[in-house]
Amino acid sequence: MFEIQSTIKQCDERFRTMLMSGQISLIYYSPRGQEVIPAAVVPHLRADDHLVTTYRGLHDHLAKGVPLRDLWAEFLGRSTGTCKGKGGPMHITHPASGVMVTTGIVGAGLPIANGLALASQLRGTDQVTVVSFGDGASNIGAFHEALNLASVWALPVVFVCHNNQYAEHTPLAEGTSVARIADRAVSYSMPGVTVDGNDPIAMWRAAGEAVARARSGGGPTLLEAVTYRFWGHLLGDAMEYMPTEERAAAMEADPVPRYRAWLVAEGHASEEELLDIEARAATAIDDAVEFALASPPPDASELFTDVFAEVAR
Ligand SMILES: Cc1ncc(C[n+]2csc(CCOP(=O)(O)OP(=O)(O)O)c2C)c(N)n1
Repeated sequence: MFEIQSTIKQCDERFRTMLMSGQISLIYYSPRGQEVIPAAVVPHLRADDHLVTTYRGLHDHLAKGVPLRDLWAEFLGRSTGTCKGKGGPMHITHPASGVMVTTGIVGAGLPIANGLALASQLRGTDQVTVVSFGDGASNIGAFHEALNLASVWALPVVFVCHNNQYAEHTPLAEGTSVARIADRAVSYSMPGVTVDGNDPIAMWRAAGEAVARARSGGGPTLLEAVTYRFWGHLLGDAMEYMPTEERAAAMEADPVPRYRAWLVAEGHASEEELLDIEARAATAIDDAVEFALASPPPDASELFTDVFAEVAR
């Protein structure tokens, strides 16, 4: 779990540094502060399990194993990327690692996850689908429709709400009628669990139960991971709507160094082992950045390829 967290944290830092210095140019939604969630969920998944995520999904992409080179190349719009550079950061899709789609439409991932889960159910595989979304997405109609149908059909899906306290510039309480998103599960007759999304152990346990339930035919779970978004909605956002003290306190309680210190204090890992993990991640990121920067953009001849698929009859 620490390796995943460290890779996400370092990758995010690299994106922000390169963007701020003008080395690269793209729209970037930082998942910094939310590393623990996918680092605790994804270890319960197999490579052939499915994941659907959002524009803020860098942490999910990395946790589910999208190769760093392909990921960086797609973020930078290069032909060597996961979608040949034609999708960009909002549309990272890499079925080989189980990342089936990344969507910029708030709440759109939930019905898509149902579709993937239904396919697994009809085929009789025991694949599980996890879908990540924000607290804001839980106010979208598609959230409610998806939870209802997933419950009626007992779909093998885990709905993971990354409750980072803000929907774009709107604080949770100003746009959401419930204090606990997980309470909404009651309406759809499925377990609803609220977890401290910055606590790797609690998060790992809750995710393990939800994934096991889905895999064994027990149906869906709504898992709410309470966390905090360290940066604005997107990089460059002035963040005036985030109280300075609130943000400072959240950053002070940064879950990644906290988990790191705990691992050493409890004797689960030595300082040397953790430094080694961090160095390996840094080297892999260096390599991916170099690869992406050296890759060409897609050729104009690619403009009309991969647009339509042959419809299965
Ligand atoms: C259907 C739809 N409505 C509005 C938007 C504009 N929009 C983009 S992100 C966002 C906020 C979503 O917040 P949340 O679901 O909490 O996710 P977070 O960004 O916090 O990860 C909004 C309103 C959109 N992309 N799609």
